[in-house]
Amino acid sequence: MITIYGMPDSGNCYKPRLLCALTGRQFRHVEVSTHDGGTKRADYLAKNANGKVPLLETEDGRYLPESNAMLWYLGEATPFIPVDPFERAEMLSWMFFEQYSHEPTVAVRRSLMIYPQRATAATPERLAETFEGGQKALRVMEKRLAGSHWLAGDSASLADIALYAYTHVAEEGGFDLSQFPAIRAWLRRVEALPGYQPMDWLP
Ligand SMILES: N[C@@H](CCC(=O)N[C@@H](CS)C(=O)NCC(=O)O)C(=O)O
Repeated sequence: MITIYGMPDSGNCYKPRLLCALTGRQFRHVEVSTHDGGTKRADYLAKNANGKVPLLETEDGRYLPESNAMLWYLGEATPFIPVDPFERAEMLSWMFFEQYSHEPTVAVRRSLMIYPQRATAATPERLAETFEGGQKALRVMEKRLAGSHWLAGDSASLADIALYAYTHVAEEGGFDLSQFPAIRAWLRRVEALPGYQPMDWLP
């Protein structure tokens, strides 16, 4: 059985757990948290030199960091990777967007607002900068979802899982999702997928 190292309140860690739930794949959860220094301990750094969660360990003992790479690995031969080459590339385009434009703004602003240990980093400038970037990322998603049920192709893909993770908790970062009706309808569609589990779910 594969192992996923991570913590329940991280959207990045939620992504592979959610895909496992949606595809019925069994996994073992091992709690490693940034809050107690777990990601910086020597035994964990030996597994992931980058000192971040999530991390996947395969049945044969290989380690795979980066949540979206984990989605790609776990999504192999499932309906969450489109067959059509353009739709597959479009899915990847949204996953790169998630890492470069969405996570560094929407997720970072949430972490600045909810974690007491990040309070000193939550300067007015940083909050303003992440708000502006997050609003822009949400507008980009809203535009796509106003005309399509899903981010790539015509069914749920890895892109929807990657972007659901932090979008559904964007209000914890001070973003008002009532401004984004197409995103809100899409969140409900993801939540209606068979096997869906919420972010705090662990096996
Ligand atoms: N690009 C990485 C980001 C992972 C990441 O930033 N994880 C955070 C928790 S959400 C972390 O481990 N932070 C600890 C640190 O940066 O020291 C991914 O998608 O997996």
